[in-house]
Amino acid sequence: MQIETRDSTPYPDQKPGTSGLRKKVKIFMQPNYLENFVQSVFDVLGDVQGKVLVLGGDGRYFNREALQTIIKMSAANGVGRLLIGQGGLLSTPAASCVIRKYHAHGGFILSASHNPGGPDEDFGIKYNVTNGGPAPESFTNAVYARSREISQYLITDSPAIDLDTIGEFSVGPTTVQIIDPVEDYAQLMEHLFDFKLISQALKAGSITLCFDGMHAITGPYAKRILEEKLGSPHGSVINGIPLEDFGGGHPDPNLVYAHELAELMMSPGAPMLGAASDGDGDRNMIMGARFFVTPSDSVAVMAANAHLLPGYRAGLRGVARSMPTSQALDRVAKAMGINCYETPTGWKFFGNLLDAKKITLCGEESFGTGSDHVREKDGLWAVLFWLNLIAVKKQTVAEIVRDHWKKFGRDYYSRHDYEGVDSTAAEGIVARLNGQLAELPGKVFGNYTVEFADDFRYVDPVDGSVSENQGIRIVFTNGSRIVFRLSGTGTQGATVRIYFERYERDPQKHGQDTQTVLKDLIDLAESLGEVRLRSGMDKPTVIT
Ligand code: VG1
Ligand code: CO
Repeated sequence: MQIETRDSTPYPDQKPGTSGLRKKVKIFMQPNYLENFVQSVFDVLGDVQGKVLVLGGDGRYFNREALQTIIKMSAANGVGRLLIGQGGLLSTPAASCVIRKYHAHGGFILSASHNPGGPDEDFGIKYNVTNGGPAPESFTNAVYARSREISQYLITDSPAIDLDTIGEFSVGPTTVQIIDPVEDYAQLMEHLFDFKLISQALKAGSITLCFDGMHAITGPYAKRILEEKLGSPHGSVINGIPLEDFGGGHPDPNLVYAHELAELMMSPGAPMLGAASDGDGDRNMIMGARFFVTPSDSVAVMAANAHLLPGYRAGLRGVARSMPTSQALDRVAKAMGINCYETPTGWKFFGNLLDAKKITLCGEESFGTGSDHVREKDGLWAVLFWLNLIAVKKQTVAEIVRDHWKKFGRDYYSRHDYEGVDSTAAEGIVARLNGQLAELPGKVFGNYTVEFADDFRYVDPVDGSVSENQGIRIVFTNGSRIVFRLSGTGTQGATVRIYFERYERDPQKHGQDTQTVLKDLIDLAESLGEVRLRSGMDKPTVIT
């Protein structure tokens, strides 16, 4: 085997976004594009001689090809051992689990998450660090800086590895170990939840379930854990085979894209629990029969009930949510006398809080929830959490959530996404909003008086690092909020996200339609941000 040093020239656009570098497959397939990014990561990592790295992806188009390149580059850079999920597969939370369990130095996760896959769609790559979580901004900024000046990369001339056979191979100095992608993760789940209780309920039929794998990575995990280990009847997992293009679908678990599941759950014969996960298995959607649980409510309900489950009996150290996520979690934290931290969007910001043992549970409005068991959000974990909760409380999903609202009040919440907006128009929207921030406080709009308005700035309570420009918030004296942000995961034009929240304490008023309740705020957002006007779109692309 020879190690080759190949010359290359920088690409200007390799700045990682909210969650790694995401681009169209065609961009990734340009000569040396992937190689430049991977070598930039190695250059920032420094000495990796003898160290262990984890590799895997969500199985989308280009996954296998990219893995073979990364294997050869890892060997050329002197990595000691590579742990790779069989078939090149590892869900994002499973990769985090494997990094932690085997004390790996870190790992590459190949995924563009919920973005569609295929030759004309998206690909992505992300580096996770020793704690199993996404690299912090200091690291991704350094990788970006390196990618701007890279002039060569290292690669071996070795043949492709058989990714499908469990076992060990050698590539120069590197041992390549193909591992079962599911087993380590499944064992961790067994440790956190009461599998015996859940299994009894599933086998007796007192809990019924449908899990939609959306032809993405979670299918094999869900089949092994829900059907094989817990005994949910065969067929409980639908769309369970990972496909390179996700069957042509959009592997984003929400009411729009997981419509097969949503229709089933709204039908008279709906099972008790309906759930779906995204491309790389870190997101979750939870539904009861004819009932949708917003992700913001889901994490709040979890926090309020965690002590009922084996892995969380000791109680919660604290909780955290991303800034645009509703304040339902804050209310639970307050009642429990624990801290609730508010972080920028993206899982990387939870890592320090989890490592410093300041929090046990955290979540985002974008269908992401997780805990200190790994350092990623975790879709199947959330489903098992709810299953365990239903089994312990012997209540339906709707009853659990309605009881929660009675106790804490309800945060009516919705997110409106405008996708594919012209970048200049999006900048104009942000500039217009920024221009109004100073004069907004004290202004009265109907029932709403602005308490404060700012561009969210986060100071990490653990290491003091500062992240600026994390979204514009307009907060009203009654606790309602409007938040505007630009997405950091899109690959085409800009995506403008507007988040709306209104709190209602009175249980008599908990049965209303969300969009109707939020109408005043939605209209106000348009007059402040002119998103419809400036984007030329008459309505949002997706409402969740
Ligand atoms: C989106 C979500 C954010 C999430 C991120 C990665 O980012 O809003 O909450 O952490 O995706 O999730 P943005 O910048 O597009 O709003 V995933 O499942 O795509 O890794
Ligand atoms: Co994801």
